Amino acid sequence: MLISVRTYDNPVIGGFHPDPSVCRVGEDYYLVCSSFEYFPGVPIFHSRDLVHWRQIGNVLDRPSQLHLPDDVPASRGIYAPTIRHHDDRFYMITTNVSGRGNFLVTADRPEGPWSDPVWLDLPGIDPDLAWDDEGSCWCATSGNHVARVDPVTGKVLEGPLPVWSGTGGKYPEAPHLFHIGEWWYLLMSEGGTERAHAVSIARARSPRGPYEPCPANPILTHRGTDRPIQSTGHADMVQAADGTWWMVLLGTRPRGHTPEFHVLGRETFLTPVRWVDGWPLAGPVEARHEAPAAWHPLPPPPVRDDFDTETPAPYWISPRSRPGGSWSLTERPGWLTLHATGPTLDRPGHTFFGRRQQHHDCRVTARLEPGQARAGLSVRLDEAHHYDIEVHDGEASVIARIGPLRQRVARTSVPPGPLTLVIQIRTAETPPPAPTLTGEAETRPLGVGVHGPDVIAFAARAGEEYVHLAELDGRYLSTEVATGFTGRVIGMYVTEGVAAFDWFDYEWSHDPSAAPCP
Ligand code: 6LW
Repeated sequence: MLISVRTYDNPVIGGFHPDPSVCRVGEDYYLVCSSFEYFPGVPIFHSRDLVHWRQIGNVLDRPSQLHLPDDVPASRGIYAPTIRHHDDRFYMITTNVSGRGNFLVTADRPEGPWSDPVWLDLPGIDPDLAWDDEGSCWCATSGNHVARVDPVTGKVLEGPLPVWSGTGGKYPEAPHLFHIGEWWYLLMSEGGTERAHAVSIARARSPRGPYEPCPANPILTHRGTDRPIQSTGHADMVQAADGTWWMVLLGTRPRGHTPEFHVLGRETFLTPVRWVDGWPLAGPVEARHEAPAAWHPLPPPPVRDDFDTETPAPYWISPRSRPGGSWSLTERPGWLTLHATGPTLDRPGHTFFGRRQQHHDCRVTARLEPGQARAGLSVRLDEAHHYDIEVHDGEASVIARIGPLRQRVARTSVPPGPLTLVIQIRTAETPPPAPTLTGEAETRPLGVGVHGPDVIAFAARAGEEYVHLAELDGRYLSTEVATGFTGRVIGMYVTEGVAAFDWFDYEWSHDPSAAPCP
C-alpha cells in the first residue's frame, strides 16, 4: 500500500530574508526578518502552518521608528529582530546599528500600527525577549549576556550578566531564551554567519544561569559538508499547536564554480526539532521535509503589481528612506510615478522602488513611460554592485557597476513613448536565451561562462519587437563579491526628472528549463 507523506520545500521564505524569528498565537504564526539599510524595515509574515507565509506588513514603516540617513553604509541599519507575544501584546526587539542601538516596539495587532521605539541601554546585537513566571522580562543579547529589563521604559533592572558564549566558535550571537518545563534554554549561534555557521544550546534552572551546554553541540550545522543548503544558523524555535517543535533559521544556496556564489542573500528555512534526553536537536536542513500537521496553502502571490492602490504593497523597499515627494501612486492613478532625488545609483540618495529576488530563475518585466527622465530597472546588491537597464534621450542602455568599475555595455535606440523593459535571470545550466529575443547585444565584455551562479539578460521592447541588449555573469552581484548581509533586490528607479511605471511583473520558475521567456 502506498502511504503518501505530505512534504514542503525549503526555503519557506526565499530571497534576502535572514535572521528569522517566529512566535505562535493560537493557530497563527508570525515571523520577522532583518532589513539592514532598507526602508520600510523588518518585514512581518503570517502563516497558519509554518510553511506558507504571506507578508502582512513591515514593523518599522515610518521615519519616527526608522531613520536611516544617506551616510548609513550598505548592510548596516537594522539587524536581527525577535518577535514575541506576551499578555496580549506583540513585541519586536532589534538593533539599529547605525543609530541608538537596541530598541523594542509593541503592537496590539501584528499588522500594526507598531509603537515608536523604546530604547534599551544594552551592549551587543540580536536582542531577545522572554518572561519568567513572576512577570519579569529578560533580554539576552549577543555575547551572550542576559539582563532583566522593564519593557515599558526600556530601563535595565539587572545585569547584563555574561552567561554562556557557546562552544568556542567566533561571534556568539542570535540568543533566544525559552522557559520550557523546569529549564531555561539558551539557543544561540556561533561560527559567524558564513559557511561555518552553527546552532548550539545550553540550559539552566534560572535565566541568570549557571548554564550547562548540550553534550551534542552544535545541535545543527552544515559546516564542511557538500549540502546544497549552506551557512545554516541564526535559529529560533516555536512549538506548534499540535505540540511538535520547529526551528526557523537562515541558510544560503550557493551556486557556480568554487568557492561558489550566493546571490539571493540569506533565506528563511524551516526544519523539524526532535527532543532527545531533554535537548532539542535539529538538522540537517533538507530541500524537502515532511510537513507539519497543519496545512494551509496560500494562493501564489500575484505576478503583476498594477499600481492601482494608494499605498505600496509591503514587499516594496527602498534603500535608506523613501522621501514623501519622491513617489506617488495617486499623481497618475494606476501608475507609480517616481521623482528623482539623487543623480546616480552609485551613491545613496536616489529614488528606487525594489523587491527582493526570491528565486534563482525569474523574470522581471515593467512598462515604463520615461518622458524626459533617466529611468529604468536595476538589479542591485548595493550602490557599488548593480546592473541597470536604463532609458534616456531615445536610447536604452545596459550599465554594469562592479566595485570601482562602471561601464555601459550595450545600447540601442528606442522610439519615444512607453516601452517594456525585461530582466531575465537564469541559472547557468539552463539553455541559451529564448529564440524569440531578437537583435544582437552590442558588446558582451563580461562574457558568460559556465562558472557563475547565473546569467542576467536584459531586453527592451517597443511595439512588438524585443531587442536583446546584454547578458551578464551574475557572480558580480553576489555576496561573495559585494560582501555584506543582504541579497539581490530588483527595482524601478529614476535618477533625473520624473518617470512613471504602469506595471511591474515578477515571474519565477522552480524548474529552470521551464523558465518563462518573453
Ligand atoms: C546578525 C547576526 C547574524 O545580527 O548576522 O547570522 C548578523 N547572524 O546574528 C546580521 O544579520
